[in-house]
Amino acid sequence: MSKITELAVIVEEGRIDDVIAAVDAAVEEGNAPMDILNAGLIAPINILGEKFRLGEVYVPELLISSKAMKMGVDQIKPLLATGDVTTLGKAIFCTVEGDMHDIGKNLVVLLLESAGFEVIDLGMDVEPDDIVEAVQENDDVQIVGMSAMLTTTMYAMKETIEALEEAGLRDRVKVLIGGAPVNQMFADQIGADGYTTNAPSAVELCKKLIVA
Ligand code: B12
Repeated sequence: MSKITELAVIVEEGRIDDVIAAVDAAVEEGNAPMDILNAGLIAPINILGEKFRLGEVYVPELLISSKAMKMGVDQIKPLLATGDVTTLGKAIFCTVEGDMHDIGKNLVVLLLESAGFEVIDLGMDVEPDDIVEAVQENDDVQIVGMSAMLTTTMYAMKETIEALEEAGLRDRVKVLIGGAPVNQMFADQIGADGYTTNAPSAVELCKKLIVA
């Protein structure tokens, strides 16, 4: 079994004591950090997601595997950095109000930072007014990225865009959305500037949006 596959099994089984060593072993085996991230850390969470949907695993298992994944991501993070000193652009990211899912958002932030963006991460369960305030306080911010994983919380993205409009800030930033329940049609409906399905394409889109 390759070290990446071993890592994926460890994350899926939530073996937090073994994660760091497994990431190191995958690095020593000569795997690219991005492959370790995608196949060793993200893939097992997606597998668990499907098992959760089918009722084969429950919230506690998800939580422990999420923690294992986060530990692995922290370990691989320094190896993903490009070392660029110039900043490509500045973004504010968060998971919207009422939503506690931050794995996907954290991955987007991680890859944006690795690509050379400066990101202010407001965390999860962030109210529209707090996003507006953060844009007001940072007049060099070009992008606002919002993540939602629940069909009940995705409408907070619309509320945030409206709050930005009311504050007279909508034209100052590009708004990017993502997360499982949203799609391009929803992005168009709420007047977002962009939508993508994964972290690498989010980086590409951010690069495009800031020159647009
Ligand atoms: C892990 C998980 C949890 C963990 C979250 C831990 C954490 N810190 O994030 C915990 C256990 C806390 C949890 C709780 C709940 N969850 Co949950 N959870 C999941 C699960 C299994 C995986 C989500 C995940 O992390 N995926 C992996 C990441 C890498 O993928 P991602 O988030 O989609 O992100 C990628 C893209 O979407 C994109 N992206 C993400 N954000 C952004 C933002 C921008 C700007 C861009 C451009 C791109 C982008 O890039 C990311 C990286 O490639 C999903 C099932 C699934 N298959 O999605 C259910 C799921 C989202 N959960 C669900 C539910 C119902 C709940 C609970 C209500 C369960 C409960 N009864 O308590 C609670 C809600 C808590 C709350 N208020 O938020 C449902 C939602 C159903 C719905 N239609 O609304 C799902 C779909 C499971 C299901 N099939 O029923 N959950």
